[in-house]
Amino acid sequence: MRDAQPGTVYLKDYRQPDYLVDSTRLRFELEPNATLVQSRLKVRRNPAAGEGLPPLKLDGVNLELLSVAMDGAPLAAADFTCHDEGLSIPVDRAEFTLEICNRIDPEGNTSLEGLYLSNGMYCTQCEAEGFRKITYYPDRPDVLSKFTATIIAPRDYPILLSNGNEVERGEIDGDRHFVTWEDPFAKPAYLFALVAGRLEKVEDRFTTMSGREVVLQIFTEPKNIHKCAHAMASLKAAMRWDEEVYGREYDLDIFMIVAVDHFNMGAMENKGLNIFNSACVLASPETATDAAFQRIESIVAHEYFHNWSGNRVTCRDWFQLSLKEGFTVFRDAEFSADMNSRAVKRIEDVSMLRTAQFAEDAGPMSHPVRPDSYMEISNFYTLTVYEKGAEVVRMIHTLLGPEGFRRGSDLYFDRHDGSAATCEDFIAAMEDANGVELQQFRRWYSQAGTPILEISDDYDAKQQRYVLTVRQSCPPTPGQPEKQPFHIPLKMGLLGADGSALPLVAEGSSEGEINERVLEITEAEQSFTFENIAEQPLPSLLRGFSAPVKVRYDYTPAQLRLLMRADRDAFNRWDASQRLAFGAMAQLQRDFRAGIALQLSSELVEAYRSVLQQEGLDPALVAEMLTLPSAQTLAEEAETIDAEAIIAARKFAEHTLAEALYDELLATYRRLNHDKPYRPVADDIAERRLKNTALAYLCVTERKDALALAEAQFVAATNMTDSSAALAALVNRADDQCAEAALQSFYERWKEDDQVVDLWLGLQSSSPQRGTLGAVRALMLHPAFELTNPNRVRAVLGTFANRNFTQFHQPDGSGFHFLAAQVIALDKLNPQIAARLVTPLTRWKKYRTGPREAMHAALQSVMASGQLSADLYEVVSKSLKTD
Ligand code: 7MF
Ligand code: ZN
Repeated sequence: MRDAQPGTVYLKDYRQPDYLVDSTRLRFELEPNATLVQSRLKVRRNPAAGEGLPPLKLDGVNLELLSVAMDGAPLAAADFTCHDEGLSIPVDRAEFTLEICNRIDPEGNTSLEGLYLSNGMYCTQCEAEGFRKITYYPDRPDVLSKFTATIIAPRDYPILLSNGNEVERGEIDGDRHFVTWEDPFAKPAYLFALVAGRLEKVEDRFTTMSGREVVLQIFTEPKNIHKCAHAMASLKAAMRWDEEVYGREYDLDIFMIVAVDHFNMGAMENKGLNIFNSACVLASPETATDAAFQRIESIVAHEYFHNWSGNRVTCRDWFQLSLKEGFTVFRDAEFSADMNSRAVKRIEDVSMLRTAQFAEDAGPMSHPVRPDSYMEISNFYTLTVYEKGAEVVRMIHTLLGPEGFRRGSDLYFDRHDGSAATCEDFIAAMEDANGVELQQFRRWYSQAGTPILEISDDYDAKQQRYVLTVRQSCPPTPGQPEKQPFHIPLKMGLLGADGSALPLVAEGSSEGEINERVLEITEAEQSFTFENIAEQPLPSLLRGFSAPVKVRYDYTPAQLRLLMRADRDAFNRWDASQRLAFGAMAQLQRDFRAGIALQLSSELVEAYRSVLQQEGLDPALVAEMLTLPSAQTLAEEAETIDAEAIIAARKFAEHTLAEALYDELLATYRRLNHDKPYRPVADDIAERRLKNTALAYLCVTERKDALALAEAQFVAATNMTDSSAALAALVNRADDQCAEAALQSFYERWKEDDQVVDLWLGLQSSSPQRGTLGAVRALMLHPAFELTNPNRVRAVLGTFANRNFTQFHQPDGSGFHFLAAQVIALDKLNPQIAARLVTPLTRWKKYRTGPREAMHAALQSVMASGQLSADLYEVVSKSLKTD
């Protein structure tokens, strides 16, 4: 908590560090309420930072300072200044050793930043600015130092871990022991980690491409040790993939992963000692869904990939966060695409981007991929930095091709190995390795907002000439009223009336016959001419979502059905299904407001029927094509959000489709409801996905037969995917008693398993049935619920506010006020989680009158509740601003 309004940090104010830290020696004596931390830093004036000897500034928050000594001489309190955010120490020599001793309270630390306790296990989270909650230090990513850490603990904490290699262990007095770890790679403090507890491990080995043997270990609480196999297999696959695709091998002799129950985020890439949220590493077929298996595979890979994109080459300052995060998300997405279905992975990522990142880009916290200011950096671990940042890297990949991109990444890693780099360095390496110029492309890093492409076309049958005209624009965002044109790769092709790919010849081109091109859009308005086009073509635009933009083109329903059936780009086949559904839902929303009886477009019904009947399609793709755009997606696309109309339209469309396609859905369900032994592999996941999509539709009808299928599946299921899908179908649709009994038996069976209990909580919070808010309030009183456990908070409150559009948007505003009250309570315990949870309320300006005022009032009640954390203050104050 703070005393005054938090200040703003600007990118333009970046200065090199005044002092460098060549080595950092840490010594911890672990005690729940009084852990002693001693540090010994070899400090040196940074020759590049200028003349003279300015005072040494160290960051420190919530620390009890015990002593400071310079070159062995203790400093008196009058020799330096100590304030809320750190120390300032006068300096009279260019090189010195600084020794600091301080005390911290891990047990009292509910922020889960710095050193804290989770189920009796000590662990750390230092990114971005958590190390300053451990000891006084220049806590900034451009200060790289070689760390040695000694951990002293009672013997009932047998496992003591830190970064790098174990170099010494031994006993201290009768009942304590110690282990010393040395990390040979210089790193910033945010990559430091410490773990101590009563843990078990599974161990494996990996031989790198140069023949070195690496020990792989995963540590968990004993009760979870049987849930590590999938993470271990994923780790080995990721290590091999990074060698094959990027030529990067692992650099230490040991790689450790630890699973922790109380964790603010998914995981953390600390050098040689990744720390994971239990939910992102532990899985068994009986307890984890297919989605969880896939999430674990990609997060294990993500954290592993950071060893190069983040650790060997780190960030100069936190404005460069996307340098490591955008690049690493791109790397993990490509890895997952190679391990599973590429098209399905792309569809999942793009759906999320379009729904949540586009909404962020249009909201009060909108910022560029490289932000230029922040109050609290934790608030900038956003979908824009991660997901849009990954799209920006993907566009470079598209523009340069795989070989060109690899030349660029090789140069980037070679040039910047062992140092702290910028987004500019990344682009420069891509340019230099390929002899290209990406000047205009850089605007993707500095301009916020989602560009819009308005596309029109003209076919001249006599000349056999086709002209595509593209106009780009980008809406204003906070602090950026006007935008310059972006450099946009637009991948496209043309279809003939029978769905065949038409050959593309660009005006004046000497290339041979091709049927797909990447058009490079650089102007506000630009035309592209294609010659020798034998018939009126149908354009397939932005294939594979080649840029994070919105494409406006007036397709007719018949054209969309042709694309759905025949486009060679699987992503665009899905995208056509979404456009078709979107048009139908927009019509329903308008009719609802006009008081006209709702009627669903028969084009949509027949398109869905064709998809169900077409043979040889990937079942996962079929499932995606049969899934209507979510309420959240419809809300993002709307000029003004009319929650009531969206809910009514979606409910009506779902019911109509379920009734009209009942027989086809039932046939699909029956065909796929075989009992193969469970394997979390792409083909089987695809079949379960389609089967459970069909089941959910069937249950929408609330017919007895359909609900009986769900009940039977619930009873018979031997894996969590099928069991939870059946339970969800019952909870979302069935009468109270039947659902209640299933929920009870499920809880009794799984109450000892934290991951399943989270799933159980989330299922109930997401039910669109009336009375869910009451159920959510009751869940918060359930013995399984803890406000200090972010996974529980996300399962109950996060799910309710973000995934239960129907009940969260109750017209009386009860959902909004409920959320505001929880945010206020959480802010006192865990500001990062509070600031994230408040997000749905920050979009109040986009809502129709009624909900708008209710949301605004809820947000104001947060602001008026007293002293807010810097995290929550930044989000709430920026969202309340009316310009
Ligand atoms: C996959 O990025 C994609 C994103 C920071 C914490 C993990 O490795 C990380 C950490 C946040 C939000 C999302 C992710 C992470 C963090 C994440 C994890 C896996 N450096 Br905050
Ligand atoms: Zn990351």
